[in-house]
Amino acid sequence: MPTQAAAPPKLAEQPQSEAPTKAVVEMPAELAVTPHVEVAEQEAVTPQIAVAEEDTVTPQIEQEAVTPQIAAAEQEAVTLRVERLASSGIHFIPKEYVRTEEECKSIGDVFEKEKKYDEGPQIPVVDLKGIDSEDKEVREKCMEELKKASMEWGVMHLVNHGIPEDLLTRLREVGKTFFDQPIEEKEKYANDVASGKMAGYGSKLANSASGQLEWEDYFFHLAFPEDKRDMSIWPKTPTEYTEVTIEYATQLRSLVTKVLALLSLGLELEEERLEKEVGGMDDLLLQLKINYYPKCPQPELALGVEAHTDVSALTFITHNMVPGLQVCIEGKWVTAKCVPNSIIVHIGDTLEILSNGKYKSILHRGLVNKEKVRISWAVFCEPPREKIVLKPLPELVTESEPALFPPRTFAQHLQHKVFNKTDPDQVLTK
Ligand SMILES: O=C(O)CCC(=O)C(=O)O
Ligand SMILES: [Fe+2]
Repeated sequence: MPTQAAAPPKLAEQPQSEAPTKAVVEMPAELAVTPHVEVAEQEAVTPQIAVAEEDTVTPQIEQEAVTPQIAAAEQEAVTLRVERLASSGIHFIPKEYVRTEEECKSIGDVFEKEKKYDEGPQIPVVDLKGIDSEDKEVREKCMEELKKASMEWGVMHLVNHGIPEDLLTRLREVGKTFFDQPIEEKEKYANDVASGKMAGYGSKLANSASGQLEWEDYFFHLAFPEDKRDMSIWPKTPTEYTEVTIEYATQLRSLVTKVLALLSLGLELEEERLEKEVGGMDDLLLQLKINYYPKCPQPELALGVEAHTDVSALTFITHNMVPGLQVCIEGKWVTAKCVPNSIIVHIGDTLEILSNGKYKSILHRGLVNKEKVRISWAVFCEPPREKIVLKPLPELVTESEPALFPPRTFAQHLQHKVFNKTDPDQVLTK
């Protein structure tokens, strides 16, 4: 564990000198507005945008007229917590939460979708039992499984990952206990995106021209390394939050090293290589985002998280066994099964770039539902913003396989992707 004497820098205090705009550097990748991605959806599902809630005759489109409270709630939507909106008794969601007609065609009922076991391809399950094995063959088999899933899908359920079941249970308990508090209590931790205070309790702001919003509130903070944690913004209730979350972050950090080692071997690189390329123990940041998706009266019209790829190197997700995550493979949305005690891992853009596209950063999104609150704990493992230039590793670039990605720092990647702008000195096509 790093023991630097320097005071822990806060997210908002990171150097800004080389940043083209203030917002780019201050905006943690995971909270920034995701670019809108058009997905060729092949599932033939009837559009539901114009379909009214079953128990009412008022079409969704005329929702403003329903009651004064709802109209007021809708007006306030940009500042409202989604939880408040969800518990206000509305039957129709404000228009800012209604997705495009194209998106709505494929949303549907997440419980129905999760149940469909036999139809089409499923996110692979990777067994990490052999990850520490001294037996070369056993470890190699484990590596091959991980490599295959990373190349073909870029997302998988990890089982036998070594993080104790009890620790995962406690992590989910402390997060749920925090969110079970009244909204007023949580507001004490409110972040303030406009002034660069990104960590804390928040909801997406309508900062794009369309004003499009997502059906979720969240809690966001850096969890590792120790010297970069700002403990003053971590939840104080429940009291065990800190201890449990530190324990999880520490154990997850060792798993990250092991996974990066196998992924390096999968590219015929030295086993420490990817770990070093993403910043190592001192500089790879583990950012925890607890996603809280309240029940939604019109889940077929909303998204908890819109379609995006993660910018991280790797993302690790555990959740409360309520389905919601979907990944897009060959133009179709596949709903992740709830696999007990597994941890979902995504390959993010950073590893896709370093591996010259061999490992895939898959497009994914989160659905919501009418019956159950969904909570997920996503840990984004991010390289430092400016220190490292991300580009395909030279060993993986050949005449027949030229570099697919121009060099960029992580900050430039965010700028390119999230704000859809390019630095005048950089031309990034992907
Ligand atoms: O809630 C989930 O399962 C996924 C959330 C996600 O994709 C994200 O926060 O980047
Ligand atoms: Fe994601």
